[in-house]
Amino acid sequence: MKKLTIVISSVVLALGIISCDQPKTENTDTTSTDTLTTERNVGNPADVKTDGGPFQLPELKYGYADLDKSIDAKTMEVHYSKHFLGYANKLNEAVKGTELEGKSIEDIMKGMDMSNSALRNNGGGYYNHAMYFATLSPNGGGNPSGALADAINKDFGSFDELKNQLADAGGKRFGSGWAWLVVDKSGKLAVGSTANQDNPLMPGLDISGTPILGIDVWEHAYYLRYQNKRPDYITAFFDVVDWNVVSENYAKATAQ
Ligand code: MN3
Repeated sequence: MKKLTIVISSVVLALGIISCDQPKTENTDTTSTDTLTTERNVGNPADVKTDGGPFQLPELKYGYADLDKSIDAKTMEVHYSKHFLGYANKLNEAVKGTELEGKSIEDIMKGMDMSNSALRNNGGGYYNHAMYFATLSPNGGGNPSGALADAINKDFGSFDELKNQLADAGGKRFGSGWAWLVVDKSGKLAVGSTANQDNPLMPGLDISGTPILGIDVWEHAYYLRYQNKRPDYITAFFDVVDWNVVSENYAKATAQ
């Protein structure tokens, strides 16, 4: 019996040594970071539907894996199909049977009763994520152009300075929140940040104006790939910003 035990132990030890010798490239562990960066195991954003109500998820113009140069597919999937969907469903619940049911999300934000935490968190979550996903693109990055580029140069001195200020605002936000580029009430561009799911349309915050770009700095937006390195995520975020959409947001905000 003792001999058999020794034989079995030797076999187990030998197998252990062999498996340790396997090259890393043959690792098929489904939790490896490989699966975070491919389309395997991720669903289709078009399949994500709310439980009903006035607020629906805007369609994504890209697949979950398409922003992989900056944000991995799994993060995109969980962010859109779980977090964003959750905010939409809870917002629909919060407005059900109230006078807010027929209002636009922007008007709900501007008239926010900041003591109504269900509406504040989920309405903010809905508005913020609708803007976030709409301003990303696999063909994003590069530089803004046209009237937006002119305004950036006028109000910040340069595009690099705008990026520095956004990275600073997002990096310094303690805990969860957002960094924003807004058009303020005088028509100038300004940068700031808000906590949790607050945004600059809501009354009484440090930054006030019409958002044209928002950077989600909640850990759920970046943790799988970037862990504690939020600044690296913000740097990579700029490579997938669709400045054409931000320009459209700027045109709408300045036309008001
Ligand atoms: Mn988020």
